[in-house]
Amino acid sequence: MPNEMIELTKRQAWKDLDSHFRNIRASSLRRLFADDPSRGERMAVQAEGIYFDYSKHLITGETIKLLIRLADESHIRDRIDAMFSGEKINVTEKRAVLHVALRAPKGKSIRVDGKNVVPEVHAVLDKMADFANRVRSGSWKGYTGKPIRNVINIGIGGSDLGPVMAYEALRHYSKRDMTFRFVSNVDGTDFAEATQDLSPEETLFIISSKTFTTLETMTNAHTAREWTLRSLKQDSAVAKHFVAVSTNEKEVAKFGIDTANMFGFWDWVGGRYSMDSAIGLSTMIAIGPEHFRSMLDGFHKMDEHFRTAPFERNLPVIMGLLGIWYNNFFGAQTAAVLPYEQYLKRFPAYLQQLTMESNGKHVTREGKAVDYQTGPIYWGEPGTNGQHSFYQLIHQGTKLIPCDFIAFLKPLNQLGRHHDLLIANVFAQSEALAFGKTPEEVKAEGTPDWLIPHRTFEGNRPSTTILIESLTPEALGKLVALYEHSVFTQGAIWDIDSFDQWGVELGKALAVRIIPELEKEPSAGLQHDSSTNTLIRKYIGSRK
Ligand code: G6Q
Repeated sequence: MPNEMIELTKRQAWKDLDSHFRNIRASSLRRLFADDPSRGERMAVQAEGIYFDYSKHLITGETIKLLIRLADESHIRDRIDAMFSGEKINVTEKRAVLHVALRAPKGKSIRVDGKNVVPEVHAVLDKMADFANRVRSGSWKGYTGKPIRNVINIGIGGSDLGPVMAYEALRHYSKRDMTFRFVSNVDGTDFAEATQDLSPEETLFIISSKTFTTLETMTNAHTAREWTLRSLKQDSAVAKHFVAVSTNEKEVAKFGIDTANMFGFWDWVGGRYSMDSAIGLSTMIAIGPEHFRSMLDGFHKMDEHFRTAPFERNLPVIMGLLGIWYNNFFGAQTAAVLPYEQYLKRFPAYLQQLTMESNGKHVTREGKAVDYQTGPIYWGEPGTNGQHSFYQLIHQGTKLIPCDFIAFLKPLNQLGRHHDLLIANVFAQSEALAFGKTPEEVKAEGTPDWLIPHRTFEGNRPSTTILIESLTPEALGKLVALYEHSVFTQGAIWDIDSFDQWGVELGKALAVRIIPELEKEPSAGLQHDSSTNTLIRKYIGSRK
């Protein structure tokens, strides 16, 4: 941590941004575009196959200059180098943060405590590839000799959201004669529905848990074992129908999974940064090792871009800085992610964890309360569906919501006019949000006076448009890494630990006290508050 780090709101660039904000607020996107006819081409970056148009933001060239100065004054370059060189930048857990090592090519060297971790990463990838090929080809047989047709990933949080998102995103490339499902919730319905039409003889469970102690995952894993053994009878069937992805060999063995069928990762991989580790085993079985490696290649290309590109052309840095601009100066409370691509339907949910678990923090790395806003609320839905529901508020509500529109030039399913219509919609939305419709324009359409205010759109609502050639595994890797590093940039500016999750740990501990009170009649009186005591009694009473 550089010693000379000045508190965020005392940095000169912050103060300059604060006064600059007052000028910008008085401006409008209509005026900014009219004053600079080449704005739409100038305020865009093409890098790593991504066209990133940020011209429809409430900014000028000066804003970008000041934001980059803020990045410099926040020592972002040093922070990036610290992450890539394996320094323990997760200060509260005293851990390195090296998801970038998961996609480093063979031959690179990244050291943690003096040891190069890249060879271990590739050893696990090779083991995964061998296993994935055996399952895909049918040479891995279930206990009764039948090939595996169904794969169920059991995990939660970082051990679920990445695998689900990646499977859905890359479904086009998946093995269509196999079924992939994901069970995460401790609500028994999740397991029941995922398995009700499957045969245990043909089903493989991947128990994905970094710690192998998470309540939800272990409960579902035990239920899966009972479900399997109810049909297959013999304990030895477990070895053929269960594999584990974990860092905890002892617990995996205790569960009865052969540790030869355990795929490891390391404490320097955070849960929400783990979809490209062995946690991605279900993805690899679905799309095959080659596609998986090309996804890793995409991640790595974005890593290198982030590490080396000057900030004014650095996609994650620009994206992160624009987020700071709205969050901290305009007071925006949320950010919307709107992929115009059905395969990315779980991408907003995935990003919610990545962004909000990483940057939802209230103290600096040194433990001091922040006096500025940190991470915004992320949310979204794929277009065009969102247009017929919540876009109303984005267009005409009282809240400023910066949007990321994500679209692909070439569709994976070419069906008549569908893609032209889809893309026309995404372009029309960002245009309408930016420029709105004036009362004069509404009147000129023949609207009666009383209706004009209702049909007027203020405009000035900012968005980024991200255009990518097509949704390939490599493109997905780049897109995810773009957001990962944008989150990093923001966390570094806010001076928070983006890599711990004490709020999640609390959730893991809380229920433990109540479980025994529900399962057996509490001998002593309940010791909670009067609301919680009553709720518990009601639940117990309902069973009598
Ligand atoms: C992610 C969090 C959290 C975690 C889950 C599952 O960054 O740490 O979402 O991934 O709680 O944990 P396990 O993988 O240990 O079961």
